[in-house]
Amino acid sequence: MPLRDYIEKAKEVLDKNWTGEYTVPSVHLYPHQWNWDSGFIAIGYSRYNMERATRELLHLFEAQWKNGMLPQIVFNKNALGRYFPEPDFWQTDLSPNAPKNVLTSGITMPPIHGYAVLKMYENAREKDRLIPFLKFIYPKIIKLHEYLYLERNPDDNGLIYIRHPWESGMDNSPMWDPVLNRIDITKVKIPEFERKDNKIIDPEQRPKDIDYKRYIYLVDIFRKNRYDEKKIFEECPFIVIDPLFNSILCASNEALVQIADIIKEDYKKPEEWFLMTARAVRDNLFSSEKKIFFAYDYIQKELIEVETAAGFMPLFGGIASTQQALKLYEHLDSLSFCRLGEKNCFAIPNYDKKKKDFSPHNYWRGPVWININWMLYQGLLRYKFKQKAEHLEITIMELPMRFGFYEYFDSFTGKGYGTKDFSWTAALFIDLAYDMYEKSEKKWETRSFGKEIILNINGEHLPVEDVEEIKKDFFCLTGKIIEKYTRNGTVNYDAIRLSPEYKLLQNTISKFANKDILKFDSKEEEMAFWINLYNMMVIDAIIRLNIQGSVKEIEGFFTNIKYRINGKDYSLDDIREILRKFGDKRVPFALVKGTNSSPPLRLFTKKNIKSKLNSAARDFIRSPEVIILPEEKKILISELFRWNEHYFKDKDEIINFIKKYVKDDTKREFLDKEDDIEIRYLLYDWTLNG
Ligand code: 9WN
Repeated sequence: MPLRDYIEKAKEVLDKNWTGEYTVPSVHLYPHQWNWDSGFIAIGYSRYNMERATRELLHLFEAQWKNGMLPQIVFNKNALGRYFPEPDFWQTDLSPNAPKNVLTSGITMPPIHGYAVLKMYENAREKDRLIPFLKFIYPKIIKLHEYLYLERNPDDNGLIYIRHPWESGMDNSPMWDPVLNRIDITKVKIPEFERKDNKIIDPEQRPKDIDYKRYIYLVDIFRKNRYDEKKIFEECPFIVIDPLFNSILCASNEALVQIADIIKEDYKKPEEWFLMTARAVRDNLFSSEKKIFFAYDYIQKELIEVETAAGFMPLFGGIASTQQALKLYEHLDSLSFCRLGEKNCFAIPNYDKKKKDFSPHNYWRGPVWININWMLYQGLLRYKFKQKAEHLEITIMELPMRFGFYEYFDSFTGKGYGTKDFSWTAALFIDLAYDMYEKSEKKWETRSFGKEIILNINGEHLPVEDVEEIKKDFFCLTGKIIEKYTRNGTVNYDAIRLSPEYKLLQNTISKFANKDILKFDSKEEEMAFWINLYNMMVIDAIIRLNIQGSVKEIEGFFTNIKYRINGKDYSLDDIREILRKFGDKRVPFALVKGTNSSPPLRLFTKKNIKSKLNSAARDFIRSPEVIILPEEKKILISELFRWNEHYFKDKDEIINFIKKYVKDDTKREFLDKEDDIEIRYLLYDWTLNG
């Protein structure tokens, strides 16, 4: 499995950053434990080392404050002096709530932990063994959320505020500019301080000094008020409702409901929290005109109309209504962020690319971040935007494979920036790579019928008046089924089963069984017919044989299940043979096998066949089934190419074919010029696309 080498590299990053108790985000730049980083890291670990995953979160929660706040940083006493600001600056011992024997900062971060714990449970092979951990951690996460709903919920409507840009996790996001700019650094007193970060990383890639002055000014307010939330609320000029923070909170509330169910706790609280925050975000932060969620400036009492990736996060939180989700999608899939098939664009940059102050390399002001894209990927899957989700999936995998496990990446070239060997980049890569790997390795229990099954056997007895009419019906019903019951590559088999169109289609296909009944008026019509018939036969067989997990459940799915057409019996493999005679390399990408690795269903007609074959091939080449790694001189491709050796006899044929559909300049140039490209095969995911 070609991904294995990269999984090993990612694990090496985490090993290097593992301290024995928890994982630092990066040894050089961030030598302590960070709050939301640990959530993402635990998700990665849970794929292969559950012990580390649990220890990661247990260590973090040991630092929980008495009032429930979970600090942004838990400091390593043995690594002090390399980061700023550290405990001497925070002086959290001024607060009666700070823990006694642990050194922490005095702010929090997006509460990803409930969500992370549920993911850990889902990934656990021995689920029962995780129950004691769930029971131990659940009340602690509840306590954290309680703190947010009690102390950070000024209008009691579930909109939780943050009081420092570091609490958003997107420190110098342009979203915070209007609020921070109101702090006139010439007029306020800012304590002396010395930054460490910009001595380690190119200052061009980090926040500016003026940003730090404001960050520090805010911390000074906190410590002067001894971390008393009420007093801070009165004095702090940065009180902001962040769509990212609130979306993550919703995702965690939702996860807590499920965890409560698993450990038989009452789930009312997290359920109410979820509903309250989701509704408030939906009703207050969405701009229908701008097609995005905005942050809210609580002091000015106005939306901060700055478009960043945070504005799409209600997809992750399950907050967006269907209408809102469609609008978000339009915006996300536009030139402002990254359009499907757009040239040279890597996933979703953190800020609208069209803005004048967009920067492809400065921290949260433009680059691509893996955790943000990973959450957007989950959100797009949730709202069934499969193709776009897959695009993000490839990017999340491809960026570190090509450029290294960096902190963030150039939104145009993919170059890595910030610190290298960054933990959450490695952890979330592992998460996706395992997902791919496990799905393709999955074994299905098989059923065998021991003989041929002819799905349209009763056809010969049906009277046929006008063959042209039946053909027309066939194309029309196929089109309707695709249009009504499939979306973005997923098929609603249950809805098809009950639909009138399916009944009519079965009836129509039965009529084709009669001897020598079908004639085609052109090559195009014949091709379109067989492709559609293949795809409809897969659906028909899945429904009739009640296939739940994968077509692999049925022994001989491609050879023993048949349609009688013109008096002869054809299996799916026989239809592939018929199609071979047309010698068109794009055909394999038009045939849907009822699997996750299959392209989306399309209707082929004699008129549209050329363009539809093109889009089928293009979409496949741009899906996670083809990963091009110029820097590694490698391409990883679907086994589908291997199964179609008659179309793709050698490496050159494969490369020339792929090249036609690649948009990215670097990749095309690589395929064009490099003579020594290594081809490796990705295993096929046979899971049902239902
Ligand atoms: C301040 C650790 C953290 C991330 C944040 C990221 C960056 C810290 C910094 O690094 O912030 O918290 O010093 O810049 O912005 O999201 O958690 O990886």
